[in-house]
Amino acid sequence: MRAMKISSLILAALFVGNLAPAAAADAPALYTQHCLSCHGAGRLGGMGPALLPESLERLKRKDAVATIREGRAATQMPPFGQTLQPDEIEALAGWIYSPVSPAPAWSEADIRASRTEPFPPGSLPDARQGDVAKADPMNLFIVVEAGDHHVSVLDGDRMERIFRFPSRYALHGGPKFTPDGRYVFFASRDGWVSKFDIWNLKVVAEVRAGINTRNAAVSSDGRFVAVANYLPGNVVIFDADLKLLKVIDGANLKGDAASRISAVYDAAPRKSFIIGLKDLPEIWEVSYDPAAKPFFNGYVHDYKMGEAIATPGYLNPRRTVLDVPLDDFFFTQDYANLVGASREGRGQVVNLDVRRPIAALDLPGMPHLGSGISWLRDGRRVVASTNLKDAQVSVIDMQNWQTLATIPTLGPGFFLRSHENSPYAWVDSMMSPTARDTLQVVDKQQLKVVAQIRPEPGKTFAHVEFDRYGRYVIASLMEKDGALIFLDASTFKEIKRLPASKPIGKYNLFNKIQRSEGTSH
Ligand code: DHE
Repeated sequence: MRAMKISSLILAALFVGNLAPAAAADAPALYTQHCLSCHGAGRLGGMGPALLPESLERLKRKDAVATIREGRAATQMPPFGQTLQPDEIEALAGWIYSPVSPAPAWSEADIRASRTEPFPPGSLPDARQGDVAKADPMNLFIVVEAGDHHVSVLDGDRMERIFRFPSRYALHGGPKFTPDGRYVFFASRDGWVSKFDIWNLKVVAEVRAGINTRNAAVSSDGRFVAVANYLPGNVVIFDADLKLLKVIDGANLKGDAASRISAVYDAAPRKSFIIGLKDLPEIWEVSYDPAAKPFFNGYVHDYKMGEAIATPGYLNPRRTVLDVPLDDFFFTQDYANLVGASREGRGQVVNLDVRRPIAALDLPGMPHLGSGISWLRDGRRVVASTNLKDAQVSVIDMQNWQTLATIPTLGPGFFLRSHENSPYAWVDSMMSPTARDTLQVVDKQQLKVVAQIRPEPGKTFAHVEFDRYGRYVIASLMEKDGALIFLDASTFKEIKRLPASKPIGKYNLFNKIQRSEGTSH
């Protein structure tokens, strides 16, 4: 009897369900109604970030659902938990992770139309103003705070914050400075490039270079800005006022295979940008020297077919063709050699003059050569790299490219830092769930860990930058209510703290502009 009752109830429910099926939430319509005004047509972003699978790669879907439901504190993102049903929120979350078809485009016209210039050249004083005038301009630090998307400017002598301003959403890669230290350029993952006047503490120009961007580089003469994009896969070159000069599509010479662009770097001694491709086994070198000689692009079969055509050297990619894509680089100080690893972790040294690999590296796991640093040990130059998979730092002799030492660490790490005036290198273990709260200090001659610093157990502690003299370091307590922790570079004792919202990278003007061997460039 009881069994019959239940099954008839189920049947009744099914019957009712058949009569009136719950309307499936219409995600595109919900987007238009609730999201479009901030996140833009085609989900390309507006006041809010782009909502495309490429842009959301680093956000777990459950966190996207929570953000739609609860909003984001200290931003314009409101909570929709009261307005939308749970199934509508789920549908919206599912939709923003699905590809836009056809793939969104970002044309030269779009780039030009996006450019704004709140302060045209000549409209601001050519002298340092306010607190910047009182500080050593070369001991300033720029700090990227990812928690609430802000940038801080620190006076490195007084160890004080002198300015803080809102940045574009999700800056990534190191900010890049002009050689006089007046301007710094930031790239956001959503493609925005911002030019900031440090002397006047103003954003003076902005442009959207792409839809999903990796990083930007500034030429050593301060005249060009190059941007690496995943979406669309291209390199975009601007003048120093962010006026578009050229777009170079990520494609092979024949034009029958495309690639995303992994990153672009300035190679000052060569007056060129070096460019990594994600999906094609090529390295590009784009000269910004108007006197650069024409060159042949070096596809052997093209020569055979008599198709080799000299390309103008200026602002055109000169290709080094490899057998695997390399997209995480370290450069020798003269930029003649690039030390890179493939996605599988295979390490190679590529000479940019002969345009071919000249050595293989014996590196286990997933070396992160992009954060490599170098120093002299017993008169020989070495390069050291963290490892994103294995708990170790590899040290390589740059004369014969042999692995000299493998230094065990607490966990896989991301960033490595030192300074010409310091006998120590600092490494994090931020890829480790258990040791991400600890920085380790390595003696650069003995090649062993000599100290461990763990100021806040359980909280991510990573990314170090020295002041211009190598006297102290600033390390990031990478939490929403985080801090910049100043530590004595010799005793490793804490000197002071400044509160910061998930501080990520810190960049000292002197170390960057002088291309210190202990930091990234
Ligand atoms: Fe980065 C630099 C690639 C994830 C923070 N990162 C770089 C550079 C590259 C790169 C190629 C060098 C460009 C430059 O400085 O101009 N990063 C990658 C990845 O491929 C990876 C693993 C995955 C991704 O989603 O892109 C990745 N990076 C991260 C993070 O998760 C970090 C920790 C937090 C964040 O902000 O995204 C992060 N990357 C950084 C920082 C730099 C950087 C702070 C600049 C380091 C420096 O000190 O110069």
